[in-house]
Amino acid sequence: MTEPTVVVAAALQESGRLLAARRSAPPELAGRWELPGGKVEPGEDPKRALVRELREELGIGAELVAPVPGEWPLKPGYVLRVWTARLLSGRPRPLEDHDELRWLGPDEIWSVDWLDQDVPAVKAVLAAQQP
Ligand code: 523
Repeated sequence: MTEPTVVVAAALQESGRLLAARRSAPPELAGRWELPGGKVEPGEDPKRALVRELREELGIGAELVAPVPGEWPLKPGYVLRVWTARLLSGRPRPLEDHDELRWLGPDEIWSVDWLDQDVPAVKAVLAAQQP
């Protein structure tokens, strides 16, 4: 068995709000919302990969804060891992793969149509923040 490809994603938070990104591709995922991120390249450190993806896709510098406990299956051969993160520089813009970004307040988290596979990850992000 080969190891699954790890897809890394960020729960980017600012002033109590969470950043959600609407995918523009591929067609079967377009219009659905996700925690932004992407695939770890072979031999790449997952945390470095996530910082790289956030720079490429959103044009921001970000710092990862903590891993969110858990790992979620995506399509066969892929798993999703998530870190909380904060902005270091820039303002997120949908440069690649997304056509809209939204900062969601605590009452708005479920107002967007998250990808099915992101729903348990978002729940884990919220659970990790309970006092
Ligand atoms: N997901 C997913 N949720 C989520 C992300 C970041 C990715 O379900 N929060 C899925 C979508 C794709 C696969 O993981 O099936 C790879 O994500 P993608 O396309 O964002 O990865 P990239 O940007 O590394 O892909 P390339 O454009 O192919 O380089």
